[in-house]
Amino acid sequence: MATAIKIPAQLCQALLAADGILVLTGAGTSAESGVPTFRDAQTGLWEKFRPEDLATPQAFQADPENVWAWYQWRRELVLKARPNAGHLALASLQELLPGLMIVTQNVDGLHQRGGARQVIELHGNILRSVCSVTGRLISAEQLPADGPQPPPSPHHPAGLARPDVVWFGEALPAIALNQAMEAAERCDVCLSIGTSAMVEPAASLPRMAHFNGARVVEINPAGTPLAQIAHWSLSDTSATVLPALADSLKKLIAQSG
Ligand code: BV8
Repeated sequence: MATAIKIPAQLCQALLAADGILVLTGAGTSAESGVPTFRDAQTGLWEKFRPEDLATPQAFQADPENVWAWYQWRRELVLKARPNAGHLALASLQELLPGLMIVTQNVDGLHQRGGARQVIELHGNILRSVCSVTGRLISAEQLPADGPQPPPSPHHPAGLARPDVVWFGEALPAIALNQAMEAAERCDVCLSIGTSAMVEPAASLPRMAHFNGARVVEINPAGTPLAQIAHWSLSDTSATVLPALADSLKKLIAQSG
């Protein structure tokens, strides 16, 4: 029987008193759904590649088939995956705490499938495809049945279908990034969950929150550079900590009547 994690009472009080709460999630929040984290060693076909080398416009330019096939493999994984207890608990936290905003680096859509209402996707979504020239969305109906080659784009004669994700060296969607930065500037508490806090500009959000006086909470079984600014570090998995946090808050709310 796993020992229940102890949630600091002061953390619950800080969350209940907060006007704004920024939650930044990374690949670790999907690990317990069976979706490999970004820096897990690649497996199978892809073990000789580093994600950072595949998730780039240069890689797609050089070998569109290989990059497209990698994303097709990941899409299959994501479609088979189910939201885990951490996703479900985060959705209930969003109900309990109206000022809570979920900003994710993940591209798997599992927060939304786990019931989260408004999710800001900083790095796009792997289940959508866009034209490699115009960036325009390509609907599923416009994509032929799965094949090894990236299908030609219906929006431009020289275009190919590519995943609607932000590759390294590409700008993040401006509206999403601005919303996330505004939340970082205004929040009273920032929870950084399941991220190695290495990829910019997302990794700067908890630091911006801290600079603006927010309390930073890190939920991660391993240490990250954010440990220096974290007011609380809960060293366990998101699927363990988030349900315990939701339960603690529900009990406190019930006691205060
Ligand atoms: C940009 C979509 C400019 C694609 C992704 C040097 C210094 C600083 C920055 C840079 C630099 N050199 C280059 C840069 C910029 C670069 C960058 O940050 N590089 C890094 C590698 C240093 N950033 C960019 O290129 C960004 N764009 O800067 O553009 C610009 C501006 C204007 C005009 C043009 C250009 C774009 C970054 C976005 C890249 N795309 N994903 C895809 O998915 O295929 S990033 C990718 O990494 C994923 O989105 C992932 O989410 C993200 C971050 O990784 P994590 O989520 O943290 O995952 P990771 O595996 O690292 O860690 C998992 C963590 O979970 C671990 O800590 C682990 O302990 C923990 N964990 C494990 N299990 C659990 C758990 N936690 C909880 N529970 C568990 N069960």
